[in-house]
Amino acid sequence: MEGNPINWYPGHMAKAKRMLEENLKLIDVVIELVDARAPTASRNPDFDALFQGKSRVLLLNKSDLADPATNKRWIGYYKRQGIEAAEVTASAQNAKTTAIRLIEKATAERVKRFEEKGVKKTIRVLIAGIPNVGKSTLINRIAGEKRAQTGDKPGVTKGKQWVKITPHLELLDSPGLLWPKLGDVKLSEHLAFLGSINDEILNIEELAEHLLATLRELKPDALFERYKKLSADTPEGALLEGVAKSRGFVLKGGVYDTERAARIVLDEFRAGKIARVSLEQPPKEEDDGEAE
Ligand SMILES: Nc1nc2c(ncn2[C@@H]2O[C@H](COP(=O)(O)OP(=O)(O)OP(=O)(O)O)[C@@H](O)[C@H]2O)c(=O)[nH]1
Ligand SMILES: [Mg+2]
Repeated sequence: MEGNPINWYPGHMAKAKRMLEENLKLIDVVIELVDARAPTASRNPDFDALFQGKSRVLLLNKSDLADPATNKRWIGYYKRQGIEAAEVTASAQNAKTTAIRLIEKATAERVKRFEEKGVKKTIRVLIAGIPNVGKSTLINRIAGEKRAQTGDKPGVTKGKQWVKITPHLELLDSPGLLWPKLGDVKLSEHLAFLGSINDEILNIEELAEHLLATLRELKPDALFERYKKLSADTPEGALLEGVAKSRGFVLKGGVYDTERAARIVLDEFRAGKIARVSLEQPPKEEDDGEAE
């Protein structure tokens, strides 16, 4: 992955970033979505500078795919850092209530100030985050109908789109934004596991092999249950082949179809079919600082 900076930050992202900068003055609050399975990797470090001075809320989305106890620990961690945060599942009903409550809380003072002048303020909310974290899904959930396009791959939303929820609440959908420089290799790999990087620039067999090794550490029982030929004894480097064996993916000449197995593993992990798993843990309370 390290040698692959070419499409990591494709041209449309630079354009999307400019679009955000141009629209920022209209925005009353920024809702930043991260993936609950990897909140550190999926948090765009550029956002602090980009959204400086804005009221901000952090949502750990896809909480249904992450370990429930770890979700709670992350929320506790952000609270201790003074960050307004909550866990949500944009694809489920409750996300709307949570999002609206946080938007109202973040804008209450502003709305009140306008009210004092006899004006009903229209609140404009930017939904921001890296690709594929569920921004458009959340917008549809709040709108109560499919207004923004969604999909299980990165780069679905291409341009800006305002979605009017009520006469006084508008949401701005935005394309997923990565940052220009690839940092920590492990964190980048988490992004690739989550499906936030275009699979076409990745070696998916290597990626799936690493994912299987990670899952064997974190959730061995669930992994062995899903792919019956895998066990604690399967040698490192032979996990993907074990998946191909488990599913009977054999090519002509008896060769295992590890490419097909890789796609299956990534798809099933991303859809939460293997296990609820958190790839990252917050630091313990006594040594709050950098997350692992
Ligand atoms: N299980 C689960 N899936 C979700 C959740 N939120 C979104 N998804 C799925 O994640 C995928 C990506 O969702 P999108 O809403 O298109 O993501 P996005 O952030 O708008 O992505 P880009 O526009 O590409 O940046 C879709 O397949 C959604 O159905 C969630 O809370 N739980
Ligand atoms: Mg989108």
